[in-house]
Amino acid sequence: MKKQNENGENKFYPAASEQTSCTASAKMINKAKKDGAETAFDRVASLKSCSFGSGGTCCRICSMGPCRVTETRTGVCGATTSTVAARNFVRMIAAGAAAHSDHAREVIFTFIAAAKGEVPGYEIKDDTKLHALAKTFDINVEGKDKNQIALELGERALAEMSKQQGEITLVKQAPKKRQERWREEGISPRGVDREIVETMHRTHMGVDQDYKNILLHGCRASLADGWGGSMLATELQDIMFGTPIPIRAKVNLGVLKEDEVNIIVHGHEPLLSEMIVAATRDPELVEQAKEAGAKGINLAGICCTANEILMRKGIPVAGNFLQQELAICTGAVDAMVVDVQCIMQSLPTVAQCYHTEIITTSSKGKILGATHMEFDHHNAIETAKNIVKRAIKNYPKRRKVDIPKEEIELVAGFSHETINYMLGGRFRASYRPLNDNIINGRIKGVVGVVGCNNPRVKHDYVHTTLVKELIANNILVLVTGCAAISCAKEGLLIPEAAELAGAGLREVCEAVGIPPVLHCGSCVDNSRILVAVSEIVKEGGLGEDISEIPAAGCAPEWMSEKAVAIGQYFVSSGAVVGFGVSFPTANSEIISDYLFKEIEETTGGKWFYEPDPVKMAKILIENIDKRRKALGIDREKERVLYDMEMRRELEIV
Ligand code: NFS
Repeated sequence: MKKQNENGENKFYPAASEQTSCTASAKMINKAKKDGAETAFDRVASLKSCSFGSGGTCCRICSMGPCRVTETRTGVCGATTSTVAARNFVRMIAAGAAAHSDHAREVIFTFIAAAKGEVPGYEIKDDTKLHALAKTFDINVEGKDKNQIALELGERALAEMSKQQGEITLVKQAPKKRQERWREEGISPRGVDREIVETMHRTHMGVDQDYKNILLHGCRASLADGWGGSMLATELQDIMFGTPIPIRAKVNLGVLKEDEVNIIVHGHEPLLSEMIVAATRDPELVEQAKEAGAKGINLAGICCTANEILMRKGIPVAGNFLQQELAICTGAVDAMVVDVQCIMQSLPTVAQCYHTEIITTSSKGKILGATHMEFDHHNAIETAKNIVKRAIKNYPKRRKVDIPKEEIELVAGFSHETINYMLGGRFRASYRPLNDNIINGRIKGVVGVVGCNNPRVKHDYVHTTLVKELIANNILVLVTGCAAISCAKEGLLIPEAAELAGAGLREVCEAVGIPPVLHCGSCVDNSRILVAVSEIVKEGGLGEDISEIPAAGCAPEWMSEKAVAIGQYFVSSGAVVGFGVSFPTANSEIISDYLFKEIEETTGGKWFYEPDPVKMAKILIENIDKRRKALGIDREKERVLYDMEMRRELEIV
């Protein structure tokens, strides 16, 4: 497509259908062009990425540079490519871990205030999980009511964040052998705050200049995120808002309604969005919406906020990361409410072409051109109601409305507890049936497909092509984040998708009634996958450590620093992890070699890079096959036709 830029020059943009495999998105990319709104899909076509930056060898940590280092040219201080690439890599881990842990901190503050009864609207909901976590923290619960236990737990959680010495409590959730390995290697994590500060110190000019030492600390910092910050966020959110159970909902831009006030919540923390859910159901506000000429109030989510309120409330998902601007381009979004992370600065500019009001709510995340309505957990309901009122007021101002019809069903809500229950059955919740089916080969292994979208690759296409390939090869897939939304839009999150699975996986899915791709939540909820793989180990029969079980992970459309932190905590926990798009240390052969091979000796896990989804699936499967072989479960089982008796047995084994 040809388009003139502001200087009157002709520019060539790829066709929308080449930039995304999502037809609703393609329609909106074209509508945006017609309406004069510029989106990431336009910008990416005109911005060439810098190879020094993308490959990790641009050093700009002091003012002698920036230095673009190569194998034959060090930085002014003498820093080599391996030092620079290692430093940049662990700084990405630190930034990602900081985002997750700051999310956790907000949750903990609210959790403590809820336990004290200081924050109307928030309460301690999941008693079972509260007691389970209190036990992990060795909290004496005798004679205490739930709020007293929660208060103690909240204060302990807060102390965990900045634990200066020793290791964090939640590492106890990992298999014994794994914990020992971390201790032997000196990477068992202290509090995430300390690990992040130390990362920044070590990577300051002239401190840690031994790449292995730098990367080893990267492992430790990432573990403080996965088993600390992220895990605390997930666990406490579950206790406050309820542990997810399977729930049906709808996804894609078609969930927006022509005749209702549409509010989109976008970002990450469920603290405000949970309150907005309540406000949109307030009869008084619904009445106000009707007075404004709408039939009601429709709430939908984007990115991980979407995943949070989808998992617990079944709120529809409008789209993933690359659909945030496109949702506005429907002309039907009356307010987009954002908090932190993955929010494009372009939103207010795109909104100028329509009537949408962009509302920022976090003191940490303001955007010029947006309305700021600061959210504080003490006045959460009030703020939520005021936001809804603004959206209602905006409704009559709509123009250029065209909502794509695409929407499709999905099933979400696969917390670790749900997987346990679904596969184990009502009376004997356990991972036994899953382990047995992995051992007998019906399920070859488990792969976590997680992470973002990135306009440098075809939107959604990489995720869905990869996942289809995996399930066809009898791999049970666990998804989170924007990857989960891609799969949902492709119809892979409904039980009927079992038709696309290999014969063994299909049998299991049909017997138990689950989709072959299980939605485990937001990116912070990748900690659920850590718990799930640990439970597989503890159940027995598949080795003694995460590095032995037939499981792997990947982020084929990654873009954020959080994805690097997540990838590294999986590698540090013993998983093989693949990245698509580009690899952040690509310019240093030494570092890439270390991360792709040698690190395995330390953590039992390793990285790989493969942008092609089919080839990526092949590598993941090869690694799983290798582990099956090491476990002695690689022999092909003879295929038999199942009669009813055998099916029943499959359900209750
Ligand atoms: Ni994860 Fe969620 Fe999406 Fe990527 Fe951003 S929303 S935290 S970082 S883009 S998956």
